Amino acid sequence: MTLSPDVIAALAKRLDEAEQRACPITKITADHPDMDWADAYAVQDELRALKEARGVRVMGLKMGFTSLAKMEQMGVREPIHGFITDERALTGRADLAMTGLIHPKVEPEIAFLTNRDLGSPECGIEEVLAATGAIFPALEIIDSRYEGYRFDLKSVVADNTSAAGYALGGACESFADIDLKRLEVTVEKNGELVSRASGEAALGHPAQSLATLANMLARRGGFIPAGTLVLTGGLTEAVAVQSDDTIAIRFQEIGDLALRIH
Ligand code: OOG
Ligand code: MG
Repeated sequence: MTLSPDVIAALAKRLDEAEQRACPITKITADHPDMDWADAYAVQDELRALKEARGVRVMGLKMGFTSLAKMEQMGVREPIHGFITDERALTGRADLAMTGLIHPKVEPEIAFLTNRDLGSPECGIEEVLAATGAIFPALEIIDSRYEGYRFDLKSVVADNTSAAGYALGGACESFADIDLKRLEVTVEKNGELVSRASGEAALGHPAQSLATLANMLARRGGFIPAGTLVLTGGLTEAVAVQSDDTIAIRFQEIGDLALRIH
C-alpha cells in the first residue's frame, strides 16, 4: 500500500460525494500516481462502508472487464471486481430515471446466484456450476464518477467499477441443459440492433467469471459466500443512454429485459 488510511478515507468520501451530487471528478491517479491495487480496493471497501453506514444495502458482487468488447472499449486489459447495491436494483421491465446519473451506460450480463461458498484459489467452472442455484438475464447500469468517462484500472476499482444499478429478469433454475457459452444475447436501442454476443464473451464461459472472482478474493483472504448474486460482466460494449431512450436486451432461452429511460 502507498496511501495512508486518512488519504484512503478522503478519496472514498470524494467519490461518494461525486456520486451523490452527480458531479464528476478527476481520476484519482492524477493526484496519486503511485496508488497500487491494494490502495484501490481499500478505497472501494471504504466507499462500501460509507454507503452501508447511510443505509444502502449491498445486494451482491460484480465482475468488470471480463469481455474483450468491454476491455477494448475502455482500453484496459484485466478483470476487476466491485459490489452492487439496492440504490438502483430494478426488475426486468423498468423505468430508469436520469436524475442522479452523470453519463450512464447499459450493458447485457448474465447473473448467477450461488448456493454454496466459493473460496478456493483453484476454483473452476465445474465447481461454480455445482454451487449455482439460479442464473438470470441481467443488465448493468454503469456510470463512471470520472470526468469524460476516462479512467485507468486502479481509479475505476476505487470508484466501485462504475457500478450504478442493475436489472434482473426472471430466475432460471433449470439451466443444466443450457450451453452458457453459446447462449446468445442482442441489444437494441430505440428499436435498432446495436450489438450482439454470446456467453463465451465473458472469460470464455460466464461461470469462469465467478471462478476468477473467487480466485481474486482468495488472494485477499476472502470468498464468495453462499447466497451471493454475481454479475459476470458486460458481454458487449456498453451503450450510452439518455432521456427517452429505450433499451431491449434479449437472451436466447433465459429471457428478455427492457428499460425505458426518462
Ligand atoms: C467499468 C465497469 C466494467 C463490465 O461489466 O465490464 C463492467 C466501466 O466500463 O465503466 O462493469
Ligand atoms: Mg458490468
